[in-house]
Amino acid sequence: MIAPPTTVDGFVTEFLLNLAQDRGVTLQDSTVDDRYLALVRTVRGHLAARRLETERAPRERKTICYLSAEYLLGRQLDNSLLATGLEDIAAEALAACGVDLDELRAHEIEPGLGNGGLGRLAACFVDSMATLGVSSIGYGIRYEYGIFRQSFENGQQVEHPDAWMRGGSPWEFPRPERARIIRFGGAEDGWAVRAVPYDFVVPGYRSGAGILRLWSAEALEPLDLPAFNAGDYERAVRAKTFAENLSKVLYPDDSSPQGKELRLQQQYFFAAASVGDVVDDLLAGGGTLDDLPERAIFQLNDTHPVIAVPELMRLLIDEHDLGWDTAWAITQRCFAYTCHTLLPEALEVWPVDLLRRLLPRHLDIIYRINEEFLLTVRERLGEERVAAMSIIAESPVRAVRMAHLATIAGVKVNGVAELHSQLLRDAVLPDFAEFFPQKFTNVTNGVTPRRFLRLANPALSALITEAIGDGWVTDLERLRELEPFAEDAAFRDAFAQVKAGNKKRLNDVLRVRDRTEIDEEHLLDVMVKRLHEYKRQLLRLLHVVDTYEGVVSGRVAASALQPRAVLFGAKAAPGYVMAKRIIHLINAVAGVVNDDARLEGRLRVLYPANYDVTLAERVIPAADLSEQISQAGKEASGTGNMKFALNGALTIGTDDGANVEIRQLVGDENFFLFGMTEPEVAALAPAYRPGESVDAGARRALDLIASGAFSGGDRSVFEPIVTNLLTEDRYMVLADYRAHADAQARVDAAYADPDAWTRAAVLNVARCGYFSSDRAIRDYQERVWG
Ligand code: 9GP
Repeated sequence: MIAPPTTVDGFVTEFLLNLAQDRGVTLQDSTVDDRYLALVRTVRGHLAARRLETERAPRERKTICYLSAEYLLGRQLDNSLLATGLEDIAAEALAACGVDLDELRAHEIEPGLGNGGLGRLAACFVDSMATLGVSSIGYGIRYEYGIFRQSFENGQQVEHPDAWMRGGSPWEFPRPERARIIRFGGAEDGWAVRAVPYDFVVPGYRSGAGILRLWSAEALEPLDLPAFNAGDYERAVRAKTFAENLSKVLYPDDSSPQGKELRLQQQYFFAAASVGDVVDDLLAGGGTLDDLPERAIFQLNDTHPVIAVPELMRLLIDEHDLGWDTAWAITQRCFAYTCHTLLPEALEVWPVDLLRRLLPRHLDIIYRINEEFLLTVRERLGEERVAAMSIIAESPVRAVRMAHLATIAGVKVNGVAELHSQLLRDAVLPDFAEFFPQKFTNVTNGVTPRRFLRLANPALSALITEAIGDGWVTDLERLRELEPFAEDAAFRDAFAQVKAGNKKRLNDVLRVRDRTEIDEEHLLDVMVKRLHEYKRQLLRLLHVVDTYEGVVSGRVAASALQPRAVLFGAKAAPGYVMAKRIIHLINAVAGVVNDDARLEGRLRVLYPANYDVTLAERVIPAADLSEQISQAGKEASGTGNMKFALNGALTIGTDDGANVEIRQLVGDENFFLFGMTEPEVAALAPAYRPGESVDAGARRALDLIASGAFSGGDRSVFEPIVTNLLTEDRYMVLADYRAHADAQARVDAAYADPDAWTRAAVLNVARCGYFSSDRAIRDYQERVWG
């Protein structure tokens, strides 16, 4: 394969050829859609060449098979141009054709095949593995509809299907020749679907490539012809509809699994297809099953793909005639498990009845794995530990604990930040940590510097490169070399100008997308992440309301406020009623606060709908302040926190997740720490009575909300939020209120000295190189994959 030419003329030729051959139009007659698709086709040719080159190069023996139900990819065009080094050539070539590259960029629909941090992490990891030249393949589901599109009607969230493939899915390569049959049910009531893979090439930065293989479900027979001929059109396509439902839509829930049958079907569908794919590849390449652990490791991204464990056992025993012990010896060396949560309710548990119906053979295998495991538990730790460590929970219904299965089968189990890994050992899986002490390890998350600094923040990237060269793009620790520049007044000035410019770039988007804008002089205070009570958007909002109340009641002069724009971005799981109420309240507060002239425009609340990766890439570089205010011990890591710090926002945060490591690296003086620590939370929990000693500021905010001030006088609308805080307050918003408000006051004081603020922002950038996903992947290589 000869790589396509990488000259401007060559690019023009390819582009025009693709327009003609692929779209059947000339440049003059083409639509934006035609031009976008022809451009993708042109760039994709380079990706394919890169992929083939990578495949031909001598390979490491072991391939990392990343199993993840989610990949929150974001737009592909810019990243592909950057990775292939075609940025300038493409821009020149298109300009020569009179085509506006920005218009084509804006035309791209991002594949939102993930809910939030977990899916975005998977996308960062495949990027880093490709860039580092790690032999790797990501496996997942090609959802026809990704995470829902959010709009607001009367301030309330409305969900719309995300038809990301409506213009086709031009980046992928269908691989029908690798399709596999996936069977469900037992001998008598069995049914099957076809899993068809579609490959996305994941280009490494300037070299290397990986594959992201996403499985799509199809019926074995697309049409029941006799039924059709008999005029029963519904029955004629029933099997097709049923099969396609499997990969139809991403479950829009993070942190609280739904326990729905279709979800388990999805999980088995992609896990079985992926495991089968890897085993077939091994055998086709002349390997034997004994070689499997040396040639592949399946990294389980949370519990979603854990059904792959009994599936590999089934494959080895039933289809390849290995004995149980041999199969188990192989299987136990082929998996590693990453846990991404601390919320007990987020650890998946599947009812035995459901498994018996859907995957009876797998249930038998799980029982036997459990039986043998519990024998050793009895022997070493005694009978009294058996119930807690069993894979099978007995109540409220008999169910399979997927985290236990993953821990027993995995060579390693890791958490995603130091604090999380420690709590995983001490609080979530303590018996297992005692039983398998050598299995537990930590790999702190990271984010790709290509997308979240180099592409998202071109001006800062240029400034950094001017100062220290461009080595940081693949070696982010080199940002350390920026530290001396924090003392350089001219550099600080340039840095502040970059931030100001990024606020303008954000406004360019907000004006079109949301018909709103921020005041570029305001401190931009940002809280973007999924809407969940543990993340505590309410804590931020109560302080906004308290500030507002201060001005309208006359206690505080508007002129005394540090002008701020508080920007929220968050989707709530459609069935999460309280989260949706909180969204409503944020919008209601925004409506009132933004319209009240008494504030003299010094406090604004913005809530652009449908926060996604594309918007994140504009918001993060513009932010001054990053809100990371979860209850300590609840956020496993966070990755937004890393992106903000790398882009020069200062963090206001609790000692939670990766905040702890960010603060240690950037220094206490460059971070606004507040709130209870995890041990303090644990100590307070049993006796916590939120309504008994409410801080005066929080009380004013709650009273104002309860009065109907944000609901046209109707006191009932937000009453459940107020009552919940005063009586339950599961995540201790009220207990941390004063500490948070005081920290916000420290933020105001610090921002009043812009130069000192900028110095701290530069130091945040310089000291956060650790949070590259390249480093995280190296840690996996060292600590997990061997
Ligand atoms: O909630 C965690 C988040 O803290 C973490 O950064 C992310 C990636 O590790 O995973 C999230 N977990 C989930 O979405 C579900 O376990």
